[in-house]
Amino acid sequence: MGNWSIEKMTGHCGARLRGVSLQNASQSDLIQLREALFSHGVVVLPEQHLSPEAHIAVAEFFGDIDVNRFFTPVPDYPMIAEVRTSPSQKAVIGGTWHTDHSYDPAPAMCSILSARQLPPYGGDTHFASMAAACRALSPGLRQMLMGLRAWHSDSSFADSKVGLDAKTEAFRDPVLHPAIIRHPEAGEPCVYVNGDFTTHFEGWSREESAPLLTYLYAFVTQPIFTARVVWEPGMVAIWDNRLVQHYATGDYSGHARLMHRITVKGCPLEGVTTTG
Ligand SMILES: O=C(O)CCC(=O)C(=O)O
Ligand SMILES: [Fe+2]
Repeated sequence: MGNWSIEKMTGHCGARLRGVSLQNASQSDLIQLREALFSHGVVVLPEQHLSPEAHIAVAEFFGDIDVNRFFTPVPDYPMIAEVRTSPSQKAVIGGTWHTDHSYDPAPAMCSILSARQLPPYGGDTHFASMAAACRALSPGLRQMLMGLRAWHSDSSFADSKVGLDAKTEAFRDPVLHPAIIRHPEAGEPCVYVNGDFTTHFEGWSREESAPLLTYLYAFVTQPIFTARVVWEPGMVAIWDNRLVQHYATGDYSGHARLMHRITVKGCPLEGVTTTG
């Protein structure tokens, strides 16, 4: 396992891993990395400068690659998505709180983001622990949410202002997920509704759902549940899309930013019948 060190970033999510090179990681390094991911929700690895080949190899350790149907691929690497901001762009990809692929029946388990070109300042990515948020809900509201499922839709890509390729044939039917899921690996209950893709609760109208969803989006993203990743050249961040939501800060207008992202296939999500 070498000379790993793991530093927690905040009380509820995030860990910085030092002393590990993803470019030539051993099987035991990768197993440890996966454990850290499930314990901390997001792991940050400085100074990786990953080649696209190594990026793909790390992703394949976690599972099959889940190619996003809306993102532009990196030239010659169809498995890798570009997360690009051009200097003239006003909005950025992922600039509101969300979790990747929740509009899919089996949402991506993790996303692996590799910094390629960073702006001179800003462009930080925030993460919020959905497990910590779930624990902090009142027993009454948690109990009610445990009995609900919510619809998730990719329709918000239709009016994308961030250069994503909204091909008509890419859109699929909405899907249902429990409002509180049990994390498939860590076993923890996690809130699973997000502002980009959740439209309404099953059996409720959109109007009825909106006040509770709005409340939940504000509740789960309170600063106490979050960690902020300040990118450094060559840095890689890996997050679990069931344990955390994330938010990309679009505060570097006039500058370019380019990240490479791979998403890894996940599984259908189960609800929670008891928090015990
Ligand atoms: O650019 C970032 O920091 C994150 C963007 C995002 O939401 C994603 O890559 O899934
Ligand atoms: Fe995202």
